[in-house]
Amino acid sequence: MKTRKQMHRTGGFTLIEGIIAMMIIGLTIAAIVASSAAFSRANGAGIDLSTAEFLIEEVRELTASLPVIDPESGTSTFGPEEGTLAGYDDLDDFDGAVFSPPIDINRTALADFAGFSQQVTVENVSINDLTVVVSDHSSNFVRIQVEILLNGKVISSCSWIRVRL
Ligand SMILES: [Ca+2]
Ligand SMILES: [Ca+2]
Repeated sequence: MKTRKQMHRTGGFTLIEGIIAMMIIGLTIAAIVASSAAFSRANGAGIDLSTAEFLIEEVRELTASLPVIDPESGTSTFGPEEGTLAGYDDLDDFDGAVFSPPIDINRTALADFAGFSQQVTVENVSINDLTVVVSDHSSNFVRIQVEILLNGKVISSCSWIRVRL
């Protein structure tokens, strides 16, 4: 007879273990970026990509807690209802946004990465095929794409899907 704890273990990682693993990964990424200044230019390309991953992650974490549609006006507007970045409170507010210099999770400009920019695209995608873009607010699935540009050239991009619950 297995104890409750043993049965729980067989289900894979616990939430706490998952959170700890994510924190370790986050700290590792931060450490890679922090150490980049010490590296020579020969390592530049690799460091640029590490920075790009870091800058993508900032946008992902910044938007992770936001609702898919505006909490007040719902689906009446696709795009920002608010005048400035500080007021953005839903995902589609970020559609078309370009941050140069890039911003961190707290929406603070990262002057140290002045050559980089984050370009964000938010689109609704089909429930049947997440690669198919559909008209604004016409599905419950939203794809967020972040492209990282260095001196105007795309060096990395990443996209993920959010679901409107
Ligand atoms: Ca909004
Ligand atoms: Ca909006």
